[in-house]
Amino acid sequence: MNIIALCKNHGFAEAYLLPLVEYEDWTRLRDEGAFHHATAGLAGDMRQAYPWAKSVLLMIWRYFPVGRGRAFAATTVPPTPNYLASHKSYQALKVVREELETAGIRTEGAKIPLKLVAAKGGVGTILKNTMLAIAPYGSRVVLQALMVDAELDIRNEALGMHSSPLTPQSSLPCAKCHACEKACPFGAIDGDGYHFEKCIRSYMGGAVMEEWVMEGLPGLLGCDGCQDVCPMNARLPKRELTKEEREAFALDKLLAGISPLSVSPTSPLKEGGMDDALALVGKNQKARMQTQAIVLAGKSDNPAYLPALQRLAESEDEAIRRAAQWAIGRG
Ligand code: B12
Ligand code: SF4
Ligand code: SF4
Repeated sequence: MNIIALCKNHGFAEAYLLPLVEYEDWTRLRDEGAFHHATAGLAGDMRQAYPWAKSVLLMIWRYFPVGRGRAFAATTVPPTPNYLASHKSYQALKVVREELETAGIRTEGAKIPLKLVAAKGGVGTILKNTMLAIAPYGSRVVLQALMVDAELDIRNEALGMHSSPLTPQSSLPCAKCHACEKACPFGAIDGDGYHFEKCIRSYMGGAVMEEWVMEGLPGLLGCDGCQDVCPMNARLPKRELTKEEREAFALDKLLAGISPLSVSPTSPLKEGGMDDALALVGKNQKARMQTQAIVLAGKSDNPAYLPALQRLAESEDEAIRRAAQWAIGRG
């Protein structure tokens, strides 16, 4: 079976079978608290965590940034585009996995530090903003991976991988560039690199948001400031939102999904809810989508949302209640 071709047939732009490696430094730094808490369940030592596996099947799903303008009117709050791509790639991953299992290849979802595995394997370069960039896709790629008990079935060179995996820092595109440092509104990137504790995205997980997070909330689900300005992404064309996406992320529809209240009696979306949006980004995004939609409704300064926000300000859910109180307080 040609595993690489299988992945590409299901929509992945690239796929690589990479060897298992230990990353002692990564594990040590993580255990010392140098990384975001979401790295807690990841295995730096893949041989220990997956002793039966022979390779990591790393799959690259490319996507395009979404153009601003009409699509970003105050009534629609689409998520940063990697979340749409991430969900699509997850669906594709499930099909790839089923086909591999049917062919007798053992697989398991890979809970590993994906960028590090990719960079160590020669697939792309880790930039100052910590994103992995792969020519010609820039950093607009979602990474998916499976541990597999298959050996390499094609020589890596034939797949366009670099022959030398380690990129000397001096040749990084970041050596003379400071665009992301200047663009980050929260000072999370400086000459020493990226600091997760200053990055607003670290505080957009669905828990109660502090005021500065609500005040600075850059959009729904994610923050793309440091990728938007990156020259590695400069040549990527922008796409418009589809009609389906525009409708799914209409603010009144999202709010109506949190509160049973019809936010706008004249809106054709008054019976709406979050199901369409969650179908595009995955149900696991629900908690953060709710609180962030509320904050973005407040930021829109549109009085039509006030009745729904007032109802939500009495919610038993603390994160929802606090977000709605903040949103009303702005008005
Ligand atoms: C934890 C996490 C977060 C945290 C912390 C972010 C961070 N940079 O650490 C939070 C919640 C803040 C976050 C935010 C985002 N994330 Co995130 N996140 C992760 C996760 C789960 C682990 C990342 C991790 O290991 N961090 C620890 C860091 C420090 O490790 P590292 O970046 O690899 O750096 C080390 C090594 O690589 C090494 N190193 C550096 N250069 C080189 C070069 C070579 C050759 C070698 C060998 C080593 C090396 O030095 C570093 C220190 O040891 C991964 C998924 C996964 N399973 O890997 C997604 C992931 C990194 N996230 C992703 C995305 C898209 C984002 C967001 C853009 C989402 C958004 N739109 O808001 C933002 C970007 C913020 C930013 N500037 O990083 C994508 C990145 C895709 C890409 N092209 O790189 C991933 C891979 C998810 C995915 N499946 O695609 N994320
Ligand atoms: S904006 Fe410049 S410094 Fe920042 S990651 Fe991109 S190339 Fe590197
Ligand atoms: S994701 Fe946003 S807050 Fe985090 S480093 Fe990039 S621009 Fe700054």
